[in-house]
Amino acid sequence: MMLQRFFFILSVFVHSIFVSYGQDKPPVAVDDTVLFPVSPDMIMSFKIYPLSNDYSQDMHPIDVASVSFGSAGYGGVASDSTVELIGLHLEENYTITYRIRDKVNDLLSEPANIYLIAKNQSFDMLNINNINARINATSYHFCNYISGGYNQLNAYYECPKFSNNHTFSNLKLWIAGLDEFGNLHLTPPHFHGLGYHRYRSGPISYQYDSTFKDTWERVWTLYHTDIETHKNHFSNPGYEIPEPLLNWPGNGDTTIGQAWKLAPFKDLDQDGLYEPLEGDYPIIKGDQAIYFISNDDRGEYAADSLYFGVEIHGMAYAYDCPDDSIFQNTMFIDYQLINRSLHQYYDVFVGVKSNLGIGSPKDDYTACDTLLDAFFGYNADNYDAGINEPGYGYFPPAQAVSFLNQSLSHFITYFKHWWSEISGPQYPWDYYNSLKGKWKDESSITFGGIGYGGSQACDFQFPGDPTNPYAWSMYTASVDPEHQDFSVGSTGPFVMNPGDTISLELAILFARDYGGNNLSSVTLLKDRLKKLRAYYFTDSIPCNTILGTEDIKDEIDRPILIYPNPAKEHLHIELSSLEKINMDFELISITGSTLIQGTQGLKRGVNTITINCQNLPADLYILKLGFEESIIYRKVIIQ
Ligand SMILES: [Ca+2]
Ligand SMILES: [Ca+2]
Ligand SMILES: [Ca+2]
Repeated sequence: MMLQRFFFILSVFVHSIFVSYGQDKPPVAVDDTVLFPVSPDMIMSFKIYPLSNDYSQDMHPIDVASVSFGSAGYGGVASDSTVELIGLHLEENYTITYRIRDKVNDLLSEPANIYLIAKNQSFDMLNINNINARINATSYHFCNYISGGYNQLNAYYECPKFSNNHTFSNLKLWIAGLDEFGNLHLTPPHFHGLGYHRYRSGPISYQYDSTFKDTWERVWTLYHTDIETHKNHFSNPGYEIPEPLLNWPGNGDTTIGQAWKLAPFKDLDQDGLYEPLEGDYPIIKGDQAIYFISNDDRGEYAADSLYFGVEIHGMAYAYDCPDDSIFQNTMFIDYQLINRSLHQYYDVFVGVKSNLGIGSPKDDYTACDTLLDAFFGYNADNYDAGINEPGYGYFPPAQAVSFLNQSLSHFITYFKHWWSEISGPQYPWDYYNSLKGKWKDESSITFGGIGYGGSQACDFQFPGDPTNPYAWSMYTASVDPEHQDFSVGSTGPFVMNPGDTISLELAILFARDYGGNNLSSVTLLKDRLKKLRAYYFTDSIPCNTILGTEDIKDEIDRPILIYPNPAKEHLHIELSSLEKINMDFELISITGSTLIQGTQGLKRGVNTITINCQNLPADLYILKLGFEESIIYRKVIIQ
């Protein structure tokens, strides 16, 4: 068999197109359309057979003569009847061009196209306001798949939109805890001989075959307007349901071990089944939302005892608020982390790991603010020189990640002093230590300097305001910005029984003071964050829509009596429940700190819960009551 390979094209075929051999006619190549699954995995081999609809006008045998892979990259070869893509990341639709040859008269066809159409959508851009952020189905965000996010070239958190400047090169979750026997479980990452544990898209299942990948290697993007239109018109003739709404993953396939309840939806007939044609609709937050599901069970290295067994249900969302510079420069991510393992975990910590990089990451500092439950990045000087992007130039911005519904318990930034105690984690316990504010040698962060080797242990590195020359910041530590690596802000400890959920909601906020400098951007950032958190805790935003959703409220419909209000020593919460469920309660200060929290099992009928507030200073507080799928906020005054 003659197997001829063509690496690349363009050079070979031009010479013979118009050569004629008497009565001979050139063969005819006809366009093809091929569906391919989009995946973060490199495609090792994807074969296309374009000849089935092609022909020789002289009834001779034909073969593939040349192929131009164009933007699909260089990883392609062609043989007799096959076009093969090798070692590629395909993320979007692509077009390949090819020619065929009549094997007898040796004439070439005109070029024809092979349209590679993405079968699924494994990422999308959250871009309704001033931010353009890439949300990936795997839950590794703000980067493309090609680099895994370690390269600033592939950063994808563009703000302002269309500026080609970015403030993150990735953001991901780390989760770790101890099981009944004290064994550490964590994901991701830890090195596993062959590779790293990682999250893959989809819910935890018994099988992860190609059907699974076609179904789950995707995100679902919906707009508030889609939901409103659907609510009002689902039964109208001519109404076309948006695809993500039709295929919203409200229910899992229990026959292959998936959980029945997945993405949240309004269940009109309350039968538990998501039926968009009957008027059921997704419950989303914000004006635009991108929903994703991922887990750490699907990965090829998950089969050891150390992985966690977590399923992540996530919703990235944003508001279109052109008149409000706070909301217009903020996006949110709501994570529900579900323990699908059979383990009872304790001392569980959840961390947000991110490489903040204000334009160029080589001149940046990081810090945290414990009152705002936030960590942030800012430019160390007043000029951001771009490296792989234009750079922000003068007046560089600051970028924050704030934990809205959990307290920031630890914050650490690593340094690029490879293999030293202050560089990033390598082994499983290093990662766990990082979530507990410890270095690789298990020593705690210490107050002052770079936070290592001192005498006074603490939980937060660089908590001081950078504008204050007497507070502990990277300034006062004289950190070389080029040595600053990545940051982990964490929350915990939690206990997680099988089936338990940890809810974590992040606000990701950008601020740039065009009238000031790098540090006044930090001041502006904090000021905006304070206001944003106040809006969040009072369930309001200055735009048309409300923070959270009305649907979540009306779904609960629990009459709640809180008395006395104002309260002095005790606060009573009286509510009736239709079923036996757990209710989490928290009393939150107006600055966002949780002062009292607990969980109360509710019985059917009327329940009264009493909170002792004797030791709390007189002030306005937010009482937060969390039920399985909903949260209620009430203002409470303590005198
Ligand atoms: Ca063809
Ligand atoms: Ca239903
Ligand atoms: Ca910078």
